[in-house]
Amino acid sequence: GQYLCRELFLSIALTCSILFSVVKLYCSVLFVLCCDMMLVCGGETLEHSCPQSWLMFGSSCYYISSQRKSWDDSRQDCVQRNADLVIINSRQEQNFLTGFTAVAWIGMTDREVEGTWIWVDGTPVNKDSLLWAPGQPDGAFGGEDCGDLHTMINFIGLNDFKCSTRNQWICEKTLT
Ligand SMILES: [Ca+2]
Ligand SMILES: [Ca+2]
Repeated sequence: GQYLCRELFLSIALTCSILFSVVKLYCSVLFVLCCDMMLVCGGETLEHSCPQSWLMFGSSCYYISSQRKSWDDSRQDCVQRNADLVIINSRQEQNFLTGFTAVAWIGMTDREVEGTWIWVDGTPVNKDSLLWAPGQPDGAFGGEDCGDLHTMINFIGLNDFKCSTRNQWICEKTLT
């Protein structure tokens, strides 16, 4: 609903900007009415807002688990929620997600080729554009093939971790 309204408001505002201020006021009243109507109509606009208890940032919705599971089980949970483990596309997105949990699984793995990190959608991880925790990834403890986001004192950022460890996790779904 909100997204559609914003789009609509922008186009209305654009049209109005060439008219008089009285007309502008009329347009903003129309805008409010329109949003109310869309909320009432519900149904088809629901996919434009995040499910209850999910967080919204940009054009994505995020679910932060309270349970702890292995990386694979975490991913499975996200898929069941019509989402997937989070893909972090920018430092802004990383900053937004930092601080909700001490450790959370994200949708990053180097299982197929050791040292080559890819996201769950198959795209490569741009290692330089994101913040890694000090000294990471380090493949410690005989192999760490799954990615997490750490928020601990002196250890903030992306990290590689043993996939079978049970952690909280973050799912992401994009708004349509
Ligand atoms: Ca993302
Ligand atoms: Ca590590």
